[in-house]
Amino acid sequence: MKYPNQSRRRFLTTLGATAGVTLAGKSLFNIDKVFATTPYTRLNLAGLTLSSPTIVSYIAGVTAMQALPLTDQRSWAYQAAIHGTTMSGMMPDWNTCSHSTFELNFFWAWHRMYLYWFERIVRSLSGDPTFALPYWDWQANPYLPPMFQNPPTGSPILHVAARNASINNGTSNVGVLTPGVNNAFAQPIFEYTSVDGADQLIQLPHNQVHGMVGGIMGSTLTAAQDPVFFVHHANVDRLWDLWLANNSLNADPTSDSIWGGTSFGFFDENANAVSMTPCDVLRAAQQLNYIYDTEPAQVEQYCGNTQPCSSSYTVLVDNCIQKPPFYLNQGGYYGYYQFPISYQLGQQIYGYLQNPYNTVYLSHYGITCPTQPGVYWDVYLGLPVGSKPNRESPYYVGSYAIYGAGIADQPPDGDDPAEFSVPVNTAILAALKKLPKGGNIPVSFYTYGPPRTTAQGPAQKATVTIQSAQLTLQTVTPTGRAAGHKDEKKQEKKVIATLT
Ligand SMILES: [Cu+2]
Repeated sequence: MKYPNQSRRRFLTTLGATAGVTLAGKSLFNIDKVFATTPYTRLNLAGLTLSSPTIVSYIAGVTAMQALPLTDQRSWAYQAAIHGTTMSGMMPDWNTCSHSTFELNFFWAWHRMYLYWFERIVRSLSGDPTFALPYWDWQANPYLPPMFQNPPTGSPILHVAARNASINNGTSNVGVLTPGVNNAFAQPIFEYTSVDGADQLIQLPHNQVHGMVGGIMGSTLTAAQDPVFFVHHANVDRLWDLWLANNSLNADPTSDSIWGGTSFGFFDENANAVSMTPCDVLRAAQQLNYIYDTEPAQVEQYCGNTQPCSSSYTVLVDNCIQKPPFYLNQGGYYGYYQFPISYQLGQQIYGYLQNPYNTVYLSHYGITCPTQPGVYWDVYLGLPVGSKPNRESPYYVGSYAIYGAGIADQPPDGDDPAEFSVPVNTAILAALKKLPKGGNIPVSFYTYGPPRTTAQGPAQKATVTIQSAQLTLQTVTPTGRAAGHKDEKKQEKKVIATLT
């Protein structure tokens, strides 16, 4: 696949320019100040109401930020533009979010930094020294949290009229997200290799929330103008902690000094420029002084650590889409392509999957779309052609939604095609059972999404094009190291990536 290298090259060029700015003028954050109150606790929105202190302070902070002029880096508009903007006249650190896929791998880390500094600004401007961002657990509560819905249920400050009407009035939700989270939790590899790492897999349910809330949340260039963005991403950030706690093999890429040492710029509550690297944000409680209300003890990762496992890859089927491109079309869509599996390959796959450390991934590449389609697709592998989709069936492998990468009107992330991978062990074993002599395995897609009003346009706003698909075997080899080795802590030092 050529796409990963293309993406990486473009990104490093951009990063080089940013790094020059951040290294010249930025100070590191003041660690003493961070520990003034210990620790800040990010609360589940499900337990909060419009009059809860956290919500009252969030509204006060957002109001204060919205009253500041764009020239103030703490202003609502400036902070949103750090994530993405359509405004001309680029300012330092605008458009720096990382929603591309492949080898970029800064999704969880960059958004943790971004939320951390945003939260400090809200804490300062709200006048509530105990403020911590709440989080929207959209797996348990897929409906928009009430305080963000239409007034008077919601606060006028937290409400954005341009979202999907049925999301804003609480009659439809953002859909099924747990299978996508589980796919990420089952992947011990953080970074993109030959298939998606956990840092990419978690983007699929995350993308779905963006697209289904709709309006400005559907584009990387405008999403952070919606106050719900920050409670959505607090949940994504919580899932980073939960992924680490899910399996002793799951670990941050602490031995990758480029990943750990790449510097990103932000602004603190006094509008001073600050910079951070992923090495600064591995341990939320210890380094950033916050926890989530119900999370287990955070797994402490240290830069310089040896990874608890390594991985290798074997391509099983190179061209699953035999007559590309494949289109995800408008409306209540159902479509499929089929790829052949020989008897011999089937037997090999049976053999591979005897090993619990082996996973077969189905990856789609070269995905492009003119604009946010506003829907998501359930993906099935092996579901017999013409039969009813059923998420309880062994053939359901997850859902796919697009945001940033691959969407032409969302540059710079959208300048590169998107890709997505899903693990398919259960589905492919069920499919092979039906093909004792080998044969064609169908991959099918079903459209879902919240209904729109006529003024908001058709149910699906754009056709998605997919250029290729691949079936790849991932083999994980444990190295016998635990994920949180404290003995290697002394090796941790700030490494600023040299990008040429
Ligand atoms: Cu996001």
